Amino acid sequence: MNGSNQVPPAQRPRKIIHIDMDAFYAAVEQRDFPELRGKPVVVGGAPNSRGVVATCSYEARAFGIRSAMSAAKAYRLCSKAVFLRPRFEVYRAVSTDIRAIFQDVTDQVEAISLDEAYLDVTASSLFQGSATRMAEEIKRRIRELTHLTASAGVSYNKFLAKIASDRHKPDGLCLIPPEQGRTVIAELPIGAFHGIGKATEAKMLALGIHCGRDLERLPLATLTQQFGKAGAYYYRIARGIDERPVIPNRPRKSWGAETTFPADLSDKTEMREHLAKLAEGVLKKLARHGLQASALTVKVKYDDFEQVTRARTLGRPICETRDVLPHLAELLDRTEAGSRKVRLLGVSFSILENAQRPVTGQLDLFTQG
Ligand code: TTP
Ligand code: MG
Repeated sequence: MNGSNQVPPAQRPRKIIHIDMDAFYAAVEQRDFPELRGKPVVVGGAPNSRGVVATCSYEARAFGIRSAMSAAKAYRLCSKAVFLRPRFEVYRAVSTDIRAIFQDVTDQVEAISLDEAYLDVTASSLFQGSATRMAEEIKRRIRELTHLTASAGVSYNKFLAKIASDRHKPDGLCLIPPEQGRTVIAELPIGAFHGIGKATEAKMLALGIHCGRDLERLPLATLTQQFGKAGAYYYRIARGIDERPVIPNRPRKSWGAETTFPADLSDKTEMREHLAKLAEGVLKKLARHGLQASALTVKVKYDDFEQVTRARTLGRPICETRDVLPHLAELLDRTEAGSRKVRLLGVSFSILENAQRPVTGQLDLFTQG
């Protein structure tokens, strides 16, 4: 691959990118409701409920509000904050979009949550193999497609890549090269170690371990004696060693969408239109992921909540909505929709195996600009 590199692949440091969206749910709300921009926004439970804060905008963080805090406490800290219920379907849609961007860079993607993923780009030759430039490009594409910002961390293992993505939030990009790894860890407060929760932090502080440097001083035997199996992990992490691989998520076998209607439907033409719209949305997503559909399922939930599905295998890969319209109508006809009222309709497509996006398609993205 890279002829000037003298180090055999097995010993060459890996290149790991960690991407994490900034104030994810809150940022989506501020994007969709411009009047919320610049304001403290709290997404989660209602302030007068027993609910908790899922997340909050950076403006709300200035008041000390944090994830997992009770909504009531958040209200006490900032009564003028805007409290919103989460809109998961919107966050999921953004998540699908950013994952498509990751897949354009590499298939070595491990999504950790809706807003966070690790990418192993060691084998990628994009930008002459510069992981930092790949991270810049991912951030740029996320902003362009979703109008949201992400922070990126680049390093030689997952632990440090995650530390790096946190360093310059929001909209940050931080590289921790191999020669700096140990210093960064030495200075890291023990509470900032991912994988060290509140209880372990308290125990470490009681043992006089305040930062990575203190941790590094302890022999392996002491650490395993105090922390069991985790002790060996801490021992290695303190030395900048984290060999956990990026484990690509298993490809999804099917993709779908569904809608519950505000009022039950009885008109079949209207149902067909809804199915077509749902199918179009899913097919667009499949196209973005370079996937092709091999089978189609229609789901109908009647007004009494009874639910049926009808499926058919397609003779050939289908990409266009108009190609599936007759199938949607036929599958709908095989239900009692119309004679019974319908409260929910859904469409899903099974994915044709081995229908990968061609490699040139991946590179196109990066040769445009
Ligand atoms: P995070 O990435 O931890 O937080 P964030 O994106 O809101 O803020 P930042 O990364 O800039 O610090 O979590 C991602 C989303 O997951 C978050 O927007 C809401 C949700 N979440 C919860 O619902 N409960 C929680 O306790 C946490 C930490 C997150
Ligand atoms: Mg985040």
